[in-house]
Amino acid sequence: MSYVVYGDLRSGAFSSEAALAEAGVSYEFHTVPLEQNAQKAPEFLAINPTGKMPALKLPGGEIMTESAAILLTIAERHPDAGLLPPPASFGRARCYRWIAYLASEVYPMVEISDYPERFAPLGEAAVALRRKAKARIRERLLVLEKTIAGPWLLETGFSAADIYLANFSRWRNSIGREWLAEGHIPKITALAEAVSQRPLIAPVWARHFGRD
Ligand SMILES: N[C@@H](CCC(=O)N[C@@H](CS)C(=O)NCC(=O)O)C(=O)O
Repeated sequence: MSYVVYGDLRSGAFSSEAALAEAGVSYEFHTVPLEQNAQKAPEFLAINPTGKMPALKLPGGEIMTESAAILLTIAERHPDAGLLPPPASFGRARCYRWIAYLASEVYPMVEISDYPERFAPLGEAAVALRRKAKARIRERLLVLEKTIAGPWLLETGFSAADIYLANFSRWRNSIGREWLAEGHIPKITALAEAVSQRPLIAPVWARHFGRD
């Protein structure tokens, strides 16, 4: 049995899929349409009770969830792919640091930006909350912008953290299209472009984000 990624195009499932592609392992992609709210359907809740994507079925049939944990699991199972700096190195520690930062400081703000009505009454309150969430996402991306060594996040080279960050950078509606067009995060934009051009990831990127 090969891996199975559960998710939708343009979603956080990109990072799981891109990591598998970079590792050169076979996998299937099982589409869970966000537009139809299929992540909340009983069939998907049986796979991930949090009702969120991605989920990953491992070749042994076990289910993994949480995008950061999925990335680290793939990296650890396929060490030759070089998705993480060497064990116990400071590069590895920094990689963990920024993956954890994206998962804990940025991803939850994306949910607030995308679904403010889950956190505030519909109407003005939800609109104001969405505005605040977008501002927090930008502020937190700017922290990363300042730390990027270039072309990759870590000075040790390409890692799973680049895949993860590139995924976030594509969520223009969550971040704010106008702000992105103003060019505040040129290093992150260049990093995402570099991720999109990695030979094993390029076809995955094209399926998820096309020429966007
Ligand atoms: N903590 C989760 C968050 C995943 C998440 O929020 N995924 C989004 C798609 S990018 C989702 O499933 N949203 C649908 C929803 O919240 O109903 C992770 O890191 O995997």
